[in-house]
Amino acid sequence: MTTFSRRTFLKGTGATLGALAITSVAPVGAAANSKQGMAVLTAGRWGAMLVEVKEGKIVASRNALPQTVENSLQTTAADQVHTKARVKYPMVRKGYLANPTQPDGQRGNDEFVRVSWEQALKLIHEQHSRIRTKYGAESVFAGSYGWRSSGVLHKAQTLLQRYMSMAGGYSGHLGDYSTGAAQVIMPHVMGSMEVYEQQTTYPIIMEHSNVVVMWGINPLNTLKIAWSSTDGAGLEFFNQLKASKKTIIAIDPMRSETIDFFGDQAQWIAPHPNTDVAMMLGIAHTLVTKKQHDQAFLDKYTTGYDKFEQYLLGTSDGVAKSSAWAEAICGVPAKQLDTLAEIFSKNRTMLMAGWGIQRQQYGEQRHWMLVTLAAMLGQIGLPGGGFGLSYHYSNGGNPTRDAGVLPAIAAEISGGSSAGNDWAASGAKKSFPLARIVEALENPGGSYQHNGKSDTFPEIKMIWWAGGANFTHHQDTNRLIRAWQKPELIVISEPYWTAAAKHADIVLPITTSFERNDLTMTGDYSNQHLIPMKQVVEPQFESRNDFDVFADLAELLKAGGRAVYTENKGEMEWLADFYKEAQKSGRQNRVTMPNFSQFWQQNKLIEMKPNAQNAKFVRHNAYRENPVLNPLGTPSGKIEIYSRTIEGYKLSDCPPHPTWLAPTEWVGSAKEGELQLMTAHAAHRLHSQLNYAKLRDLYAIADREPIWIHPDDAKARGIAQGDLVRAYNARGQVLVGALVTDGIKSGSVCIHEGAWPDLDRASGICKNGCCNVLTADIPTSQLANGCAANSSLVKIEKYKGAPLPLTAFTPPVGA
Ligand SMILES: Nc1nc2c(c(=O)[nH]1)N[C@H]1C(S)=C(S)[C@@H](COP(=O)(O)OP(=O)(O)OC[C@H]3O[C@@H](n4cnc5c(=O)[nH]c(N)nc54)[C@H](O)[C@@H]3O)O[C@H]1N2
Ligand SMILES: Nc1nc2c(c(=O)[nH]1)N[C@H]1C(S)=C(S)[C@@H](COP(=O)(O)OP(=O)(O)OC[C@H]3O[C@@H](n4cnc5c(=O)[nH]c(N)nc54)[C@H](O)[C@@H]3O)O[C@H]1N2
Ligand SMILES: [Mo]
Repeated sequence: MTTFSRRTFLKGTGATLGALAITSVAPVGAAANSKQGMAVLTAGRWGAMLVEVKEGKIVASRNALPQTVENSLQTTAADQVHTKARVKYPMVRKGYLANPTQPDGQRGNDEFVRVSWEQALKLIHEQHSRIRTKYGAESVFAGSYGWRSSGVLHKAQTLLQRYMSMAGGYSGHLGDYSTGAAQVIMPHVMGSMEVYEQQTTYPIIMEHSNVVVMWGINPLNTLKIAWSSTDGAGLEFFNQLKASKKTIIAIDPMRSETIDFFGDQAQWIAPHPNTDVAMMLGIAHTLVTKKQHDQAFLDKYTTGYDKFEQYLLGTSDGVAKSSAWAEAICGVPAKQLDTLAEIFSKNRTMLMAGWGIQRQQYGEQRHWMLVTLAAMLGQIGLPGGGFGLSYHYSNGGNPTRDAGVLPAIAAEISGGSSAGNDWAASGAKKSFPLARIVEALENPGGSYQHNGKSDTFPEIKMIWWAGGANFTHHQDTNRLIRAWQKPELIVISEPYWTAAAKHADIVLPITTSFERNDLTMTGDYSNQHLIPMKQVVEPQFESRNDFDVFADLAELLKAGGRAVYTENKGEMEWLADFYKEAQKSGRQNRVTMPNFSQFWQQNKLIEMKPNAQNAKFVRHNAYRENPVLNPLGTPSGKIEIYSRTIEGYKLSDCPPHPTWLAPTEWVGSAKEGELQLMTAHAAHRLHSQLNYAKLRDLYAIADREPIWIHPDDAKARGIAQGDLVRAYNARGQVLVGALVTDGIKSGSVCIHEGAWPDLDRASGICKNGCCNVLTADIPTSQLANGCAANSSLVKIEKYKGAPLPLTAFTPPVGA
């Protein structure tokens, strides 16, 4: 087998590379030499990139695939590697280093001391072992959720869990922040998650849909990335959709980047946030009263519609959910709702829904009601009709290709006696709903309900986060900071001085994806490309790969641990093996791929073969064609508009059919001066990633995260465009820059998620405008326990206090 040292690789990329057609589709030539230097092909969540290097430094990066819609995130390679926010050396909090078992000082309020890698790993090993022996495996939380970097080998969270499995197990997590509510409710309703599945394809939409409804989706932002790496097809689809003559309706309290992009080609309708269920009920009510609903579909393919209809018409509770009733709640005129009922029922209509609408209290109800509305329209399973919950994510409508598919490194080692060693892989001993982590810290051993079962939280004594930014992603930052003081040890593996790193005991400097070799597919559903993620520059300062860090720690567990952890393979050997597996699956699909060393030297991606059959995929078509032979995975085999299973759970916050439940904090419960806070995903970041990058200049106002404010709400408070604003509630306060715009529903403001918390010690104010300092840390319901960040009220005022310079991206004292 060919092995590659870092040296030979770096030399190799400079060579002129011959063209070689790999599949029926010619790959894009990627080994471009430009004036500035050589361009190395690699990839990130934001797709295939060409990175230019000069004298060991990245000078530029750009897209490596032809594209019509620009993707700003592809330009950030230099910033990612060379930012001042990098963690340079292993660091230990001063009070912790002095006395690890009885540490002085407070996390987040202490200096850091540089140590050697050897010292850092020894300290972690000793304290981890002590905690594990004293409190058991469950006391070690390694759930470590997050968006790390692309790649099938350098998977931070998996690598952490692989090590923790060898150490005897850990506490893990259930679900995610993205679709916490939808992924639990949808299996009860549709028998499948829907949110992470191939959608009726983009070509079918283009051919058959007359009406496309963008219900709380902002694909021009969210399709800049994908979980593996974006294939770029989604942005191109929406570009084509704009050029089509279809009726496009966008339902969103904000005039999002997407709605701006569509301009006159889309009709924008702005409900109050959190009120979509009421809005859909209003439309559904009109459908029934005008007999525009499809009773035959409901009879054949659904169960429990009759019970739901009693609620809809008000026979069960005395309240008809008419369009007039809905108007009073959602703020959209009844007449417009009646028109929507007419348009939807008379045309082939695709309801594309996003996920921000379920990141709300009672979020389960949103997609359940959307499916119910789609069922009433009777178009589920028809080409171009029905609903789709992943059009805005990972290019959900891009057809699956015939491909050689890469495997990835696993959290479980090939261990146990059969493998000739005595490391029994232990895995997660206990897992709890991820977004309840602070409750778990506050209430160790406490019981909770989840999806019909009760369980108890573990008693967490150690936390290790690798590849996630939990201080930015979790709700109610001040509550998190209080709970965060409880464990005995917190380790953060990070390329950057994030807020979590600043609140840790031990911080390990990790390479970015540009400082190591890896491989990735694109598309998540499409498998459109296989991309070499080539190392572009040397590891910066003393940063190391997560893989090597955990291999060292495995050896400290017991002699021979490294060999077990690494399976005796180095980076390039792992990649060669993954590639060989992909080649094998490629062969089954009649996709020819060059051998690994040839592939690696070419500096080219492989484009997989289109599959004409897959391009015609219509979601739920098989069910529609024959519901008896192809039943859904629900108890009844049908779409469950009423769920007996959920009825049996007897949950006050998740009734057995879609129901309008007013959140605790929403426009309707706002007291004098309070506004609804929305926390949508940002255009020029991936969550907290890239907040430090130059792209920030495109959006920052008064050097802070912007807050979108309607002119009426701004005027009432004497706030003008560009002003420094204090947004606050009982949970906390943040400094933000005023963006006064009619692009948001009056009564609501938006601070996009992802700004790094930067709390001023004296005043407690977040100087960088992290929205989660203000959001409530409550579950969507006891069914799914999803993240409900979008159900919070805030007040705002012009900031008149002392100047508070930003320190979010400045390393802490001692670093
Ligand atoms: N208010 C509000 N809050 C939200 C949301 C919302 O809509 N509103 N959205 C939620 C959602 S959907 C999500 S998915 C979460 C996102 O939350 P996260 O996924 O935690 O966010 P990221 O900023 O992507 O964090 C990834 C971290 O991994 C680090 N990293 C990158 N590569 C590597 C690596 O190779 N090794 C290591 N060790 N680290 C690496 C990055 O520097 C970064 O700090 O946020 C949630 N929070
Ligand atoms: N550029 C970029 N792309 C990303 C991400 C990122 O951070 N940056 N994050 C990725 C991840 S992990 C995820 S989970 C997805 C997130 O995808 P989503 O969860 O769908 O994204 P959001 O921005 O939270 O919400 C989408 C739209 O819903 C609107 N909205 C909010 N509340 C309401 C409401 O009550 N009613 C209606 N009708 N609309 C509402 C918002 O204004 C926004 O335009 O995106 C992914 N893609
Ligand atoms: Mo997400």
